[in-house]
Amino acid sequence: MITASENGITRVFLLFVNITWMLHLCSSQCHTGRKVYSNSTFGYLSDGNGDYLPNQRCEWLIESPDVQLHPYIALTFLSQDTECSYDFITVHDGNTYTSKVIAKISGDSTRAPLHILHAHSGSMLLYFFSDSNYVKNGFRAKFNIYSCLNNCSNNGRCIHMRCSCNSGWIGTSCNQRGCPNNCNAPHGSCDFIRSKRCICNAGYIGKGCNLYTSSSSQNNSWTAVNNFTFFGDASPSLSFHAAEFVYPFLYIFGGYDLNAMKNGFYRYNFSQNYWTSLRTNMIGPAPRAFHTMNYIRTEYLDQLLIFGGQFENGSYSNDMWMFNITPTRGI
Ligand SMILES: [Ca+2]
Repeated sequence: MITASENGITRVFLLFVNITWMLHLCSSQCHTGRKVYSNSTFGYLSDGNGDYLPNQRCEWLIESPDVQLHPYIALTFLSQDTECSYDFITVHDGNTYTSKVIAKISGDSTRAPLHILHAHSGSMLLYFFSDSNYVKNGFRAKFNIYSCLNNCSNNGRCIHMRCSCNSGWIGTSCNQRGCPNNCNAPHGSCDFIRSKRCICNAGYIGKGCNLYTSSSSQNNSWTAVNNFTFFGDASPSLSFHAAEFVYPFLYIFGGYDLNAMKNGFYRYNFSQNYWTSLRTNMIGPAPRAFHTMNYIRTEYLDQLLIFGGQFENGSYSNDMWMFNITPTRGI
């Protein structure tokens, strides 16, 4: 015969069993060890059905069956939902943790666009990490392996592993419209021969010369100036860099790209719609992030002034550098 106290213990035990059973019914373990995809030029991968479990450490390695012929891997996320800032998918261009990190993804794809990521090395490694609590649905992605970057985005032909873009398309993978909306003529005109981009007339800027430099008609609204892209015809993806606008250029220096501090120096031409890397043969500032950059204009000179920041080894800088941009005035 069961006593009242024994009955109470039995109820508690049954409740515990039910919660455990429900957790397993709704959650899945992605797998143990590394899952390797090396026999096919396309496939699907995911963390499993339903919500993932806490404390997961899972790896997927995608390898080209023929790296000489098909070195480019495109990974397209079909869905993505992880606990923001706590559960991550890290993607490397290569087959080890020391390979270049091309993305560290966390959060809900309904709040940010889904990603297409590209590896150039013939291998791509994904690592999924979940912490000890709060699980979500995880991710689903497909991969394709090509001879040319993203198969020229289906907007060009792949010739000797390089894209030859169809008319109207530009970029390393032909992923960008060269002259969108015919440069909103008469705001600008398309340079069909040379750059294949819009050359904007005075008073207009932007990829399709769709932005006004003086009108107030675009007050209180956001406008995408250039494509959001991870490669080709774009500045590298950076954070903690410094930027300064000196018409018609946006200058960017340094920053962090998930792998290292950088000392790249770039500018975007708002009138002619392209990025340029400003390489110099002279000694310049060491790679850094969290620095400042200011535009200094004197009677005869236009200068950019870079100060401080944090170096790769964690130490802080107190050096100051000046870059003369006077020759570019009015170009
Ligand atoms: Ca979590």
